[in-house]
Amino acid sequence: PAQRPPVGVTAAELRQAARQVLLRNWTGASTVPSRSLYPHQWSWDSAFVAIGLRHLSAPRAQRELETLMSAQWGDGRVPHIVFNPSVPLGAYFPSPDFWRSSTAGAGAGAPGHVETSGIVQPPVHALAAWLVHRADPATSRRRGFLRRLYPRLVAWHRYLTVHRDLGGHGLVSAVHPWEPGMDNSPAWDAPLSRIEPADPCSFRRCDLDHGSASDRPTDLDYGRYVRLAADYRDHGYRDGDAPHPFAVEDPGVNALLIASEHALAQIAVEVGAQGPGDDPGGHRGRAARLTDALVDRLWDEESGMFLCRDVRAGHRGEPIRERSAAGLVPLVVPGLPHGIVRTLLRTVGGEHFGLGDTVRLVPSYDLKGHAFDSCRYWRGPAWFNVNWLVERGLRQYGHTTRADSLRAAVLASAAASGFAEYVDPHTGAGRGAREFSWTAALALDLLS
Ligand code: 2M8
Repeated sequence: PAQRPPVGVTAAELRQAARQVLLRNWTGASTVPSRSLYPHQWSWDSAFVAIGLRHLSAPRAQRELETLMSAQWGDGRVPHIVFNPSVPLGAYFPSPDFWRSSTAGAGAGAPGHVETSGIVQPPVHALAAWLVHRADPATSRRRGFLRRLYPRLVAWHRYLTVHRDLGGHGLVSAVHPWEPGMDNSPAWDAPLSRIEPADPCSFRRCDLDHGSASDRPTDLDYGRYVRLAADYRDHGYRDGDAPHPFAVEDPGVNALLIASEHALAQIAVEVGAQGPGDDPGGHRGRAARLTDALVDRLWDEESGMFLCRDVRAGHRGEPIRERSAAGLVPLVVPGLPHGIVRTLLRTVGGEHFGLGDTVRLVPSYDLKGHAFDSCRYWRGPAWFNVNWLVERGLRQYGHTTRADSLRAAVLASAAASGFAEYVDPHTGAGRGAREFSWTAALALDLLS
C-alpha cells in the first residue's frame, strides 16, 4: 500500500490546510470545485462541499446549498452547473452560450436571473442539507434553512422520479454521461458508441488548457458529450420531447436518491411537513420502493455488485457488464438485504477493487477490467467522494475497523496529494487538479 500518512502532518495541520482550500475556493456565495479547471458551481460538488463546510461555518454551508437551489428550474431539476457571470466564457467548455438555459430552457422553467447547464448530477443534496442542519440546529432554525429548502428538495426528487423514469420500472435514468458524475466510465462505452460525435471543429476543449490530455476523457468522448447535450438543448430540455438516445440506470445515482429520500423523511419531521405524500411516511415509502427497484433491476449476483443498465439496449434494456465503483455506492442505502451487503463487502476487498489488499482507496473501475487505466479520469483512479461514500456505508453496516482504515487512507492520501482531484490507486500519486474542494471538504468531515 502506497498511501502512508505523510510524516509529520498532524490532524490539526491537515484541518487547517483543508480549511485554507475551502476559503480560497469560496466565491462569496458558493464554492468552485477548482479555481483552474472548474470555475463555476457544480451541483454534487456543492453538496459534498457543504458537508465539509458545516464544520467551519454553518451559515456558509447553508448558503452553499441555497445558492445552488436558487438556480432550480420550474420543472424541479437542479442544474449540474450554475455559471458565474464574472468568469470569461473561454474559461470552461461547455459555457453558458452553449447551454443557453434562460432561452432554450424557458419551456422547462429555466430561471431567467442566472445561466445554468440543462442536465443534472446525483441528488446528494437532501442528505447534505440534513447533515448541515444537524451540525448547528439552532442557526439552521433561526435562518429557516430547512423550511425554505424542503419544498425545493421535494420538487427536485419529484423531477427525477417523474420525468426521468425512462425505463418505466421506478428508477431514475441518466441521459448524459456527465449526469452520474463519472464522465468517461467504461460503463458508458457501449451506450455511447451508438451516438454520432459532434464535429470536432464545432467546439474547443478548455479542459486541456489546465489538465493533461492523458488524464482527461478523449476527443471522441467529448464529441459525443457535445452531441447529446446539444440535442437535448434543441428539444428545449423537455424530457417528454427529447429522444434521449443515451439512457442508463446508474446504481450510484439511484442509491444517492434513496439516501436523500431517507434524509427528506427526517427533514419532514423537523419542519412538520404534512403531505400528502410529502410527510415522513411518504418519503420512507418512496425510499423503500426505490430500494426494491434498485435491487430488482440492478443487482447482479454473478458480479457480486450492482451494475448499470442500458435502457436503450434490446427490448427491455440490458445490464452493462462493467464493474464501476458506482455499483458499490449502494452501501450508503440503509436496510439492504443482508446477503447483498455481505457480497458487496466481499467484492470491495476482492480482486476487482482490492481495498485493503492491493490498494488503500477504492478505484473508480475494476482493477482487472479490460479498460482499466490508472490515470484516466473515471476509468481507474480513486476519487475522494466515492471513498467517503464507501466509508459511510462500511460504518453504517457495522464494519468499523474497515471503515477506520479507509478513513485513515483517505486522510493520508488527501494530505500527501495536496487535496488532489483523484489519485492513481496503485501508487497514490495525485492526478488532475490540486486544492480540489470536495477532497478538502470530505477530509475535513472525516477529521471531525
Ligand atoms: C467532472 O465533470 C465535468 C463535467 O461536469 C468535467 O469533466 O468537465 C466530474 O468529475 C464530475 O463528477 C464533477 O462534478 C465535475 C466538477 O468537479 O468534474
